[in-house]
Amino acid sequence: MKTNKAYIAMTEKYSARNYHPLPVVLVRGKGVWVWDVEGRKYLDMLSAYSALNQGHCHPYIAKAAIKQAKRLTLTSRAFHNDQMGLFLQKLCTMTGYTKALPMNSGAEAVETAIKVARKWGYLKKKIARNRAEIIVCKNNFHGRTTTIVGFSSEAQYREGFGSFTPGFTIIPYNSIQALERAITKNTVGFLFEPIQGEGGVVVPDNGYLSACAKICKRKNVLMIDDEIQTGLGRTGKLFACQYEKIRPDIVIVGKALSGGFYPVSAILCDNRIMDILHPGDHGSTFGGNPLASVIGAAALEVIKREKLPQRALRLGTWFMEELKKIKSPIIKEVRGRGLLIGVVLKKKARPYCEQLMKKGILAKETHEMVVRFAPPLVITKKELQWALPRIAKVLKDARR
Ligand code: IF1
Repeated sequence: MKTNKAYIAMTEKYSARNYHPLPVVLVRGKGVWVWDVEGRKYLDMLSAYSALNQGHCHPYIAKAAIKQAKRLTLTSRAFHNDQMGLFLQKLCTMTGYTKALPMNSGAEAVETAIKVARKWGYLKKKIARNRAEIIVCKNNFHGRTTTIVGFSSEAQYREGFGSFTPGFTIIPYNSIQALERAITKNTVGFLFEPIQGEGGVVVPDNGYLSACAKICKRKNVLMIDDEIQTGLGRTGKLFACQYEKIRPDIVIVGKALSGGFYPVSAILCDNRIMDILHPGDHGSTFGGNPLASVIGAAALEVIKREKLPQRALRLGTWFMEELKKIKSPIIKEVRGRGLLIGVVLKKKARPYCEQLMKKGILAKETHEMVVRFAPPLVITKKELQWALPRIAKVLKDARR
């Protein structure tokens, strides 16, 4: 049996060094638990950055995936298949939008939203050719394509990858005035995260999103809500934007849309926007394939049947209050919504994540100083109670 170290050496020999993973080699997952190659068991509190809201290898999704994998996996969109319509019907019914365009990765869905917003601007808002502008927020994270990193405020995500796509304006997050001031006659969209995940689990002030919605409506600017990380129950609602009862013009989903089985993403909007696309305007080889569609439909069914948003709200609210009771000189703030929680430290978070790993908890730092806790939404209170004293011990032991 190979050791963790042997697997890591092999991986590092052949792989690009584009990540700095914790030194653990996972081999099996079930629910909230994962095991490494040496048999150690861990509580997964990252959920693959919220792609595993349903937990590892959810049996209902696995069964559906295996059955479809033996039947028909891919047709391309050159032909119809019997599963895509069923999946998109379920997705639209659950989310209250009339149209969905299925893609694969989150970044691809963000790129799709950018293209749809621009084309809508040219056709409906009569913006001058190639002058469309989209407003984004500082500390955003929307993916890793060249266009998307071009409007990132994180130097490392941009360094060495220029030149970038024009037509993006960066404004401070959580500032209504900044949005008002940045809108021009060429603005077609405002692309935002309802909670900034990679930005350090930053929750905007109450009223921020509804004020932005009012400004966008008044100025005929599309509100484009990136719910790839915050969506599908993670923050205690189906979408995080529902904390302010707004209905964005375009919603982008991914990650848990497949329950971690397969890259499945989509944009959601109504006919008045989606109908600007005509055959041949946009597409992808795997987008909407029958296997992805069956997995997506099963993943949505689990969210509904197991009431995952309600679980996240109940357990996340309790868990956050328990985390706030931890007395530690290095904890600056505990923030988040539902089961998307960030513990902001006064020191770099990585060493604490390494200590947590030694106690059987896998968590990941974000924005250097924040330990993100985002377990699968199927977690039980008992499992959270198992984790709490271990988290407290690591965060209290401020000798590090
Ligand atoms: C990495 C974190 C980073 C996302 C939001 C779009 C995408 C993501 C709000 C793109 C993806 C992942 C990507 C992964 C680490 C993780 C991440 F925020 F979740 F922690 F990087 F910021 N919108 N987030 O969170 O979706 O193309 O990856 O399917 O790139 O390191 P994708």
